[in-house]
Amino acid sequence: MRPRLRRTRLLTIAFFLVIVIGFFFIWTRNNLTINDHSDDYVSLRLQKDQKDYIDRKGVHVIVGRFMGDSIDSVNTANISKELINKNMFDPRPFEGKNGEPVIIPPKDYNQMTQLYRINRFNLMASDRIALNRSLPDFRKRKCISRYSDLSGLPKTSVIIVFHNEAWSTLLRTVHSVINRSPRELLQEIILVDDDSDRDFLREPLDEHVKNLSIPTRVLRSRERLGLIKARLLGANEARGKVLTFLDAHCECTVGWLEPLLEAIGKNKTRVVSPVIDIINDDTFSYTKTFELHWGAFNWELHFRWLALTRRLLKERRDYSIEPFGTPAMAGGLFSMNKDYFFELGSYDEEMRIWGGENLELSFRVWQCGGSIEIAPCSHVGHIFRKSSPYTFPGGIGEILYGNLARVALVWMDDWANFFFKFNPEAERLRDKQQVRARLMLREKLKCKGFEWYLDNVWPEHFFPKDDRFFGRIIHEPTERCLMRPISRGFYIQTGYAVVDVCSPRLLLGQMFVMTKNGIIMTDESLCLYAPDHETSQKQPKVKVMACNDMPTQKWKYDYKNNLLIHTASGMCLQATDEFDVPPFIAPCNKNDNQRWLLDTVPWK
Ligand code: UD2
Ligand code: MN
Repeated sequence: MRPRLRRTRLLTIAFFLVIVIGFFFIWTRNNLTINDHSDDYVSLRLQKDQKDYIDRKGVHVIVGRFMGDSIDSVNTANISKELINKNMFDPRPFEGKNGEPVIIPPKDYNQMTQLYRINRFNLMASDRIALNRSLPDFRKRKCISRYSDLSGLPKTSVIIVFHNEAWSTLLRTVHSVINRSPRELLQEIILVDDDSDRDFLREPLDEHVKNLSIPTRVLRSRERLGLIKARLLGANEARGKVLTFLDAHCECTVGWLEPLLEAIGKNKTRVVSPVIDIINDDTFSYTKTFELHWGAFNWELHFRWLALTRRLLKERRDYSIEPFGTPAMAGGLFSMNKDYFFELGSYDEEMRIWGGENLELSFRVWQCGGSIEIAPCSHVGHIFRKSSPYTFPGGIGEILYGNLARVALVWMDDWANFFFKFNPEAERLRDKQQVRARLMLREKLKCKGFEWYLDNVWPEHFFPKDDRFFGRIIHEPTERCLMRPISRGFYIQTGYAVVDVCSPRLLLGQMFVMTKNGIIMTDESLCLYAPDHETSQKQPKVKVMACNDMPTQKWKYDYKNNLLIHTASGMCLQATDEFDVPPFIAPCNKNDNQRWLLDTVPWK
């Protein structure tokens, strides 16, 4: 063979090898980001080209998820103490600049996977990004002039609590606060170390904060407080007029602080959160998220992001950059007047470690006369993880459901019983909760009831009420139950409704609410939907999809003939006795297969 030809051949082979290795690398990395839990409430994934975590029902779910029991001890077992204790911060020029993703070369892949387990994010990627990396300005243009006048704005203390946070993420949070906040609005930064055991979080941290241009203190607790009590420790020491809380793995963007302080300066009972953007837990790329989402919660009191309703969008047409009220806050990032924080009962100190405090504060603020708001001009990024790296002494279930039981017992009136009825884990912990002091606080502050909250703060809610049907929708001839699609271990994307065996134990997936207006809703803000005209199908299948208040989601129950009539098409809900056929709508014909019973289930 002539040498020239041989060289081309070798080159071709090398070229293909590189491609194959490249593909293998991408494939394994993608697998890494898919989460490793099978629990129903953990199955989140960042889909290709998607800017948000979407669960299998199409609902945006970013925080407040259930995380499975101390998988920690299992997963970090084979990581050496030395590795955990080592600070490997090693910034490379321009890595992650402007919020771009960090790509780790394949040769480092093994170590990257190992390090990932320590914090449940790509520590190696984080360690390559500078503490003062650049980020785009995500604000609408109008925001800039809206908040150009800083005179008279109150000063804030920024409080960051952490437990075994990575050096690079913790300090990138701190530096982003310093770099992107007007100096005159920052009183101080308070770091609260919640019993971390990493060496680099002791003297090296104390040394590092000495040189910062904003007075920064590290408060330390030598017993594990949990984030609620750790925040209280910080709040008690704060000197600013406003308290601003941040998680320890955030990045603030330019102009983030002004809208929060401006709102509180006008009225101290406003509690304001930024829009929480997404720092990818794998690549550390920064992605702007939806400005038009608000925070709420599902029937199990797990926090959810939901799209703003049409009512609100209409109301806001002329005020698009002004902060707007939200039923609940995510919990980690918000500003609140310090006096108001304490007048209102700060936090429930009986709440442990993690979870529920965001709903407790949200209900308390709203029901006792204040407001929880989101400022669309304020953007802060946060690393959303798919599982938690911390230990949960006593078990995550015990902690989270104990906290949620307290929220329900103190603030939710009749709806507490609804919560306990369908959440045996919380019910089990119900009697262990001493809530007298919090009930007295509610009394003292003369707070309104939960019904007022639902009616006024979240009229689009999908909870039962006395003027709504709540229960099962039973297909008469087969005695099977209408269900929303719930995966049995797998991701269901069709969204088709299901008709399945009625569970002898009350099952949330088989419960529906029907409002006076004929909207059939279920948990997660999902509604029963059928198209009004479908050219391709004479008997279009019925879906369960995000509620949108459109006529295609309205139904009428005909009590005489037990029909469920779809208003927009005039057709009837029908099912067959085959299991795999979703219910559909067909011309009403009084056929038995169109007969449904509304089986009321008591919920209080
Ligand atoms: C969300 C909130 C979080 C908190 C939580 C419910 C956002 C972005 N995050 O979960 O702030 O409201 O819901 O409780 O809204 N930490 C401690 N001690 C502990 C455990 C945690 O100091 O025992 C720190 C931790 O280092 C972090 C912060 O508390 O800085 C929040 O913890 P997380 O990041 O695990 O919570 P996240 O974002 O999943
Ligand atoms: Mn967090």
